[in-house]
Amino acid sequence: MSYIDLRSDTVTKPTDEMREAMARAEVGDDVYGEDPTVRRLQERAAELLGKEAALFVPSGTMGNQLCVKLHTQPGQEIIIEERSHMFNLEMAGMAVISGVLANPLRCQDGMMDWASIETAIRPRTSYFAQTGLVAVENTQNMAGGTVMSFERMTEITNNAHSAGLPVHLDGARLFNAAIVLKRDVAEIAALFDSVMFCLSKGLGAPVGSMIAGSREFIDRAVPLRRMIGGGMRQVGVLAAAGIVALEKMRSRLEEDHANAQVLARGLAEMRGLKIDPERVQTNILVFDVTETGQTPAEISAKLRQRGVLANGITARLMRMVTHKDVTRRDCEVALGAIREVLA
Ligand code: TLP
Repeated sequence: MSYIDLRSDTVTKPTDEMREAMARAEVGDDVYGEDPTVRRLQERAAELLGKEAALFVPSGTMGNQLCVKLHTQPGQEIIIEERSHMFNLEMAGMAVISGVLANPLRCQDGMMDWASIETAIRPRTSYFAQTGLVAVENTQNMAGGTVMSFERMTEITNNAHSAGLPVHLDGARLFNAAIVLKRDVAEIAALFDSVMFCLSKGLGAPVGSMIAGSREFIDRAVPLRRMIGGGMRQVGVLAAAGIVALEKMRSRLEEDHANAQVLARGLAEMRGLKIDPERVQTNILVFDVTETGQTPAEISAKLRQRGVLANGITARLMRMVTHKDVTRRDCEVALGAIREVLA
């Protein structure tokens, strides 16, 4: 059975062009810094983001966690939104790898603002773990792919920098955010000390993420990546797909946003589902199913029988994500299946 897979944009399969580029890729040992395709990808990513340097890492999780480690000292704290990926979905990596605690803030639409961050900064006494980093997620996945405005990001980063705090951007879906903000990714990246973005989500590459920052920052990231097992050898075969993702796949993300709107408007009309299409800004929809009288797990199981995959993210909320392997027609078919399941 072929499924309409709305579980995530991580499920995207590499395009034919990516597979061809992978087959042809010129490779070398990247632990020796000798893989020309990896170098090309890293240079291109740094150029696009307007940063001095970038580094290819196996996953977004590794990219985020490397950045935490590089910005903090053990015993410090990170100010972060409560629903963020780095806090909830990275296996407490910040505690294990960096020895830091999260100081999570619950904010409207998953978007922190400077006023709440400022009150969370610890006073410099010997009672409190000292604040070492602010981490922003844009788009904010579990809040429904919401986009933090450019003004808000500017306010946070300017003030954090004045307070002597670095700011990291989990930009797993940075290119989706940039489309909505109508900003160049370099304008966004310029605000942050480090940025992570994923090649393997909406951009469709099979594996990999990038971190970007100053040359000094990336030079320190290389041995740390090796330490946690992320030093890869002839990895140009993966970087080749990453280059295609960066060059060819950015412009089509808008289509995913339009398809998410189709889903959102359809879901909003169904009794028992709570979703405001106006708040769906990118390719992620998060909606409350409580009033259907069914749990996300029940709905998910029934949808699977009808060829549609979507998961619950809490006891009340379900998530759907559009991507290049889901067409507008697929979205309409999925809406039909949901209607049946709720009937
Ligand atoms: N997100 C995945 C799951 O882990 C939840 C998904 O299906 O959306 N930051 C953000 C904002 C992410 O959404 C993700 C992955 C990551 C980091 C981690 O990337 P990977 O999976 O490459 O480690």
